[in-house]
Amino acid sequence: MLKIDRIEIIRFELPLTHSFTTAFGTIDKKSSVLVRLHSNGLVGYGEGSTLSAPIYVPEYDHETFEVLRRFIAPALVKKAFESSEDFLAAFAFVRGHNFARTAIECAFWDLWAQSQGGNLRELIGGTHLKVEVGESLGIKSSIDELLGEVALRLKEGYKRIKVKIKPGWDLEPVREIRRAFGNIPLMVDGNSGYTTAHLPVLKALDEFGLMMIEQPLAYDDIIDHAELQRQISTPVCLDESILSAEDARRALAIGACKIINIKPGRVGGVLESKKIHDLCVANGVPVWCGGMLESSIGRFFNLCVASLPGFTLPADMSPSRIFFKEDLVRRPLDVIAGLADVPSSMEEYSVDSEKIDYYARERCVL
Ligand code: OSB
Ligand code: MG
Repeated sequence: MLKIDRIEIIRFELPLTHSFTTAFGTIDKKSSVLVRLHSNGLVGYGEGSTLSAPIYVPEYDHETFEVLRRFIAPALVKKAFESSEDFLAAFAFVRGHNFARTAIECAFWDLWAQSQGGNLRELIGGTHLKVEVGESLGIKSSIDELLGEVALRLKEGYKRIKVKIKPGWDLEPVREIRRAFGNIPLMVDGNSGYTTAHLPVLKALDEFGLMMIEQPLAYDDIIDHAELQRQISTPVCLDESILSAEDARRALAIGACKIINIKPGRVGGVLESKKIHDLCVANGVPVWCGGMLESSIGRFFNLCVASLPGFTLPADMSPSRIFFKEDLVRRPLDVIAGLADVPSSMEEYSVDSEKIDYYARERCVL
């Protein structure tokens, strides 16, 4: 039984080392929401890593903060819970806002793991101790710049390269990467930048033997993805369109994808991620762990989820030094030779409260 004594909600902004451009726009700074839960002397952290505008999914940072402050936290503070299922049930009345759910659910998992004296990976049934990592490369201003980045990341040992594409920046970058680097594990991410009018380009990508094409069509549409998958041989992977295990079940039922990107933040946390994982394992569908440029606090939970046995493809889990000038922990996630260790507890990263205070832009306490 864990009683929630106090809940802190903090919106923070971390400066990036470089901007990150996708079909939906450019991310210049990372704005995200942290939850700090206090229970009987223990402190648990969780992150809801939205973006600062409604450009990826409708939810964005200020909204994540407000939904936690106005609806979710008041339903939890001063109450006691005997499991994370029990905890989730207390705010099941909230529709959507999966990043807000994730922030608080993860903070509960952190508390729960501490109270069990155990490690989160073991508690959820994770088996991998290391996770294979690929790099996600934003849209660049030139092909040469892109090729330079690919060379660097391959040299560092990343296990696959993902290239963001948009209409007009698709066939050429892929062709040039294949020409320069041969048959490396390569995939593309369209971030809903395409429509059915672009079918010829999406079909033309087939000749490059890509591992998958991630979310080319609309964020809220699986029907056209199913039609696309019937017309191309490259596996379609869904990201934006899968917000729950029910979404995943429907997408698989109509053949809208052959691979699913599981991002804990997008689907509402660790338990929902595990449900999608279990469904995909039962259907022989490979999954991998996506990212939202989380701080190491958010990446901690992503890594625990990615330790589940059905995660068989490299994760978007690049270390914070690639994206951030500073992180919110003293010993940030690192990636060595394309592998990230699954930490046994948040304590391994050592959360830095002073850094959190420094980068905080808005906070409230219940
Ligand atoms: O579509 O996978 C995406 C980052 C922000 C929003 C959407 C996406 C991404 C990434 C970055 O690709 C992956 C990472 O966190 O390393
Ligand atoms: Mg994506």
